[in-house]
Amino acid sequence: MHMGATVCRTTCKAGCRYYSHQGICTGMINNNTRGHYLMISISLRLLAAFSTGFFLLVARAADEHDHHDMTHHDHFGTEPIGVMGAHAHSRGDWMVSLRSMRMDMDGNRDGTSRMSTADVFAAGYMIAPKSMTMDMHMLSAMYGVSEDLTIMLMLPWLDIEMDHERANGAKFTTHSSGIGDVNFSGLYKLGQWGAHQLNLNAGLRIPTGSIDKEDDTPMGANQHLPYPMQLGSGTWDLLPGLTYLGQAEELSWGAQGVAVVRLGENDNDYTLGDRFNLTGWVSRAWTPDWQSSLRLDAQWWGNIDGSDNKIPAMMIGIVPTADPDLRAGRRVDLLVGAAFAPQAGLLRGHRLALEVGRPVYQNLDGPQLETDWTATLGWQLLL
Ligand SMILES: [Cu+2]
Repeated sequence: MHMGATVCRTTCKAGCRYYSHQGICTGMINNNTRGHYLMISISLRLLAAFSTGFFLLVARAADEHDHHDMTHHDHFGTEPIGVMGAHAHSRGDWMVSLRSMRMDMDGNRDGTSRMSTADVFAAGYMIAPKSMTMDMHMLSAMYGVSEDLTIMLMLPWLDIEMDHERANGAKFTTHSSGIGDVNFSGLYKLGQWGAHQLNLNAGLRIPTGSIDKEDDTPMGANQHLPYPMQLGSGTWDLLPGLTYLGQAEELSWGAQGVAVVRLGENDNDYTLGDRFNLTGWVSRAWTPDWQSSLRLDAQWWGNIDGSDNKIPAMMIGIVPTADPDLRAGRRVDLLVGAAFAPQAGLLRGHRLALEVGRPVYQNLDGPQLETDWTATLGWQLLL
């Protein structure tokens, strides 16, 4: 509750025009003119909220008194840690979380077939991407505005590394890191029928991630990097979706469909392809503290509309990552997860979870790097 007051008051000072009776900002989305300033403020506020969270946590451990009924099924949600924005919170409840996600890509693919580095050179390219690792660390905060509405803010930090090989055999690596696109979203409970619940997701992704990252390449020092090395979309993106949750005894299950719809064109004259994501899972509680999950995740994403005005046109024939028509794909991942949410003791109120996945189907407009595995490690804390 302390955090609630702090985050809201300071965020509102940064530019919101409205307060509701609970002291929650409701005018944030309307204020696009001060988007950048607001974003930086939100990021700083979120970091402040997290450090406050650590202090509260210490204070809480010292003092066994409890102000929440910790039946974790009602508050944490039982969805795998890789699913975002599926569970709602009760009015006045806060949750902060930190997730680290890794995506590991190795080797190229065209359609559903592997393509060797030699195949990429044979197709006429002078540079072939070999592998890429993307790490995303995400801080997020959730707040129950009412029994029907939960709002959430997600702040990603990205770290991307790509290894390449040149036709002459020389190798080089490019690297980019920084803040990604901040996401502000709401989850609205459309209805509940016994053990079944349907929620509406509505989110806005703010273009806070850079689309102008540079690094040294064989072309020269500080070269503008191609699409997969950039940190943001550069456009304001809408995230509409639906989430279904069900529960019976120790089993719970759910499904979520979410889209990323890009609005307009970014400052470098292009628009990333829209994305669609459909996922379904089953979780089982083995003991009150331990859960495991199994999930299928399907995603589709389109090619780029327009092309980056900072990439010289001739680069398209040199390296496939510079081609706006070689970005689309679709993929189905199978993921297994485990979660530990102690119901008693010092760690009560915390949830630690891991989810690891591998594609079972992958079809890319290639040559394009294929995904080999993904992993999400997360920590959630109820305040
Ligand atoms: Cu939550």
